[in-house]
Amino acid sequence: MKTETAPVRLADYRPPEFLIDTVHLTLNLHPDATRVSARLALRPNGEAADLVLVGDELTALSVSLDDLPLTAKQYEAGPDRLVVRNVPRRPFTLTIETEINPTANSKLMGLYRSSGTYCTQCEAEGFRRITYFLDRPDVLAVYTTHIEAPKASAPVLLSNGNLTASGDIKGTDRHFAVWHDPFPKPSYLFAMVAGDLGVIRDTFVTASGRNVALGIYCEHGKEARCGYAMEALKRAMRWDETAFGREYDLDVFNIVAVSDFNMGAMENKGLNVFNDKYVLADTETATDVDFGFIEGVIAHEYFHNWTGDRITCRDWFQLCLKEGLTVFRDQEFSSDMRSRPVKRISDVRTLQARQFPEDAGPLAHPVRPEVYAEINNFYTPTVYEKGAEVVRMLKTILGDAGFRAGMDLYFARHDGQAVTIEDFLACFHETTGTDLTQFMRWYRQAGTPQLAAEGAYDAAAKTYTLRLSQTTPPTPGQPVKEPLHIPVRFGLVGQNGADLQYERASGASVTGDVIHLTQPSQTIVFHGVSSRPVPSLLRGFSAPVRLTIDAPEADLRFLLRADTDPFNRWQAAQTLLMRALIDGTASARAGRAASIEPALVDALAEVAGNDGLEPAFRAQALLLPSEADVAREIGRDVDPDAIAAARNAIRAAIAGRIGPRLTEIADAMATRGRFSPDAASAGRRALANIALDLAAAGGDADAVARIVARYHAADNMTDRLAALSTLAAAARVERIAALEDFHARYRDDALVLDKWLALEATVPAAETLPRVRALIADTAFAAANPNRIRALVGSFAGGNQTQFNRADGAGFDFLADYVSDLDRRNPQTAARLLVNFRSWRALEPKRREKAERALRRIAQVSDLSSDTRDIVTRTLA
Ligand code: 0A1
Ligand code: ZN
Repeated sequence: MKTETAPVRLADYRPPEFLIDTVHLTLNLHPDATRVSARLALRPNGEAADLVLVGDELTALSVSLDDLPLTAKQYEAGPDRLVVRNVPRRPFTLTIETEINPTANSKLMGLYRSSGTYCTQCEAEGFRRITYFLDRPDVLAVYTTHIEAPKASAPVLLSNGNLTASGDIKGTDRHFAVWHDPFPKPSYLFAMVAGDLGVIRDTFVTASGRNVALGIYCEHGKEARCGYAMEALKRAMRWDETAFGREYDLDVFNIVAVSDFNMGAMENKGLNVFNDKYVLADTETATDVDFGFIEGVIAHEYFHNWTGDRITCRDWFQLCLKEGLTVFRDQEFSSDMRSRPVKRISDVRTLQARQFPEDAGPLAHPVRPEVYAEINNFYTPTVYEKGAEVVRMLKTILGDAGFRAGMDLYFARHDGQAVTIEDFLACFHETTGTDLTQFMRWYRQAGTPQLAAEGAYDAAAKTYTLRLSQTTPPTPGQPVKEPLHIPVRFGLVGQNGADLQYERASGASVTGDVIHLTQPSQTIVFHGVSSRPVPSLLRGFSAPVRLTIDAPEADLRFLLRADTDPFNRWQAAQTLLMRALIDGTASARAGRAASIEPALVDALAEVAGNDGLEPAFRAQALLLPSEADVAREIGRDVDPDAIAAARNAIRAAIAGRIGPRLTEIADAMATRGRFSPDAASAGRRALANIALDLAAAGGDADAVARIVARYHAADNMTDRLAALSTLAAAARVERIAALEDFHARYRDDALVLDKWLALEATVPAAETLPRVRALIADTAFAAANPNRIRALVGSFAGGNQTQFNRADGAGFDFLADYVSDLDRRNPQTAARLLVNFRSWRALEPKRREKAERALRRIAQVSDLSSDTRDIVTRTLA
């Protein structure tokens, strides 16, 4: 077990002492004794006399230098290191033989087996579990992979690049395949898959006329569920050509869906490996949300071919170079495929739900971290989602053409290289002349900036004065913050809803509809404003900040009805609802009932019923901030029970006032004909389901009966699951029979059962924790599969505010025990579950004390993995 290692620092980066030009890998597959022979063409790149390669749980069988076997005295091999003393000062080859046990690999890093299929996961540091290597992203080599396996159990043999040879191995029951990838790549992009798999095939002709053979591999019998992913892949390939001028570059592009995977998917060159939940979908088993995720993740991994594979990271501190940029690219793709405003709203919801709490807690780190103890723990919402926001701001600041010019230069200049954020920004500086020195702080400074706005209109002078101020709170290791360049997209909305014109602005640079806030505080005066405007600030969420504005409720209701920016219409509703929820929580704690302004409820009903707006948007407007959102906004002395009580009371009040209207709206959304997962139909289903959920919030018997009927009558998973979720999330007794029915219908489909596990785990009732424990003990619960674990334990800890944060501390104790045990088998997944403690300090004192005790118990476990040790240490610090 890899335990505590010294922290790695960006400041200590040194180029590698050796480079590897080519790798010839021979994998002789065997369930528990796979032989790996790696022939590396090495060349000195520094002064070092000794060659040091890293390993992880490896056994070396033999080592040869320039084909001469070395004696045991000439090298030192341990599980995590191979040292060859006094290697030649010229190019040489090193051939290393290792033996590994894929069946015993429960960490799912390196070479492992999922339902019998051999597969690999090498990012970030998995390749060193296959052979000793310079396992770092700035060592780029050309790989040739020779795979040998039994023909019967592994008819399919895949690796990166193009297939160059294959055939039977005479006199045996084995066969082989040779794959060659002409593009130099770091080891983390290596992949190999071997097994008995089904496949669907298609072709794609690139803009320049190149033919690409596409394949999606899956478990036999699931081929029909791969069709949507294949269509999404072709859309993504076309989109990258038009939006970024990027063509695909190999003759083959393969995707393999496996059921045991620690993350979502992996962008290995020419051979993406996916968690099957991001590939497999049909009407019966997938929801509209699933289809959207599949489209997004397929595109994300494909887009990595240029942003990640062709141009990679110099070191792991630069992870956001590929991840933030690729998330930005997949967000843009989905916006173009679906509704841009609705996609933006849902991305911002995700950012606020996942990244904001990270940035406000003990695990806060910059988009580009400067130190890590375990790189696996930096695949975070900050690196991914905030990283994407930073790229989006860059585009806002530079404009569409400036951004594209910088991207074109980046692709042209750095193709085939391993680079840094500085290299990336230099391309935009050079093409546009914009000084990005201050902008670079977005990569270096952790914490969510607070943006405060105050405005005043002077009718006599016809001026509107807007004062904007920014502060960024201290975060671990960063007590003092510098001001950032915050692009604030805005409009001054006049009485008729149109933006008012103004003659000029002073006090800040204003380009088009963007105010560039660069100082701690700036007062911007707009001259020649004909009437009192209502300011609409941070349109489209133009920067990842918390905006506070002392706007009167009437102004916010006005923006909700009239702003031309759909994002800010939604934001106005959220701000008003959040105020009501926070006030309601205070009331609940004081033993008073929570309430909501009837005028707000009527405004919501008006938006929900407005046929001039797209249904998906109307659905978003009706979706109240979650209990976790409210907890995050309250930020200290949090009582989850009070929040839940307030939220339930407010939802019941809404149902009481506009329940029948909501039901009518839902009825009007009914679609005829065959199910289609397209965005417009999905939007109609979303609005209907959210309206019905809200209508049933007060417990009205008819409304609840409608939900039960809808569950049974549903002809697609979206509607069926939505109805079931309404019953479960409100802990209605009707849920029990419905959950049983759901289980019986889908008992043989693991991905659907994950939905059931997640609902069971999120019922806000005292019996849920014992139920979760019982489900874990149940033999049907595959304890080794990360999807099952996340569906049950992850949903409980991350999605059940009142029960995970039970006042008696039993929820915390459960997670502590579970993580301590899982850590011995799958440290990555264990450490990720533990992140659910990240907001423990914001709890009221009694719960806080119980959370701390549970965390300390984990810290005491001996032999914790470096993954879990790192999270527990930082969480307690
Ligand atoms: N690069 C992948 C994410 C990823 C990272 C680590 C993994 O190891 C288990 C797997 C996948 C992406 O951004 O999709
Ligand atoms: Zn990625």
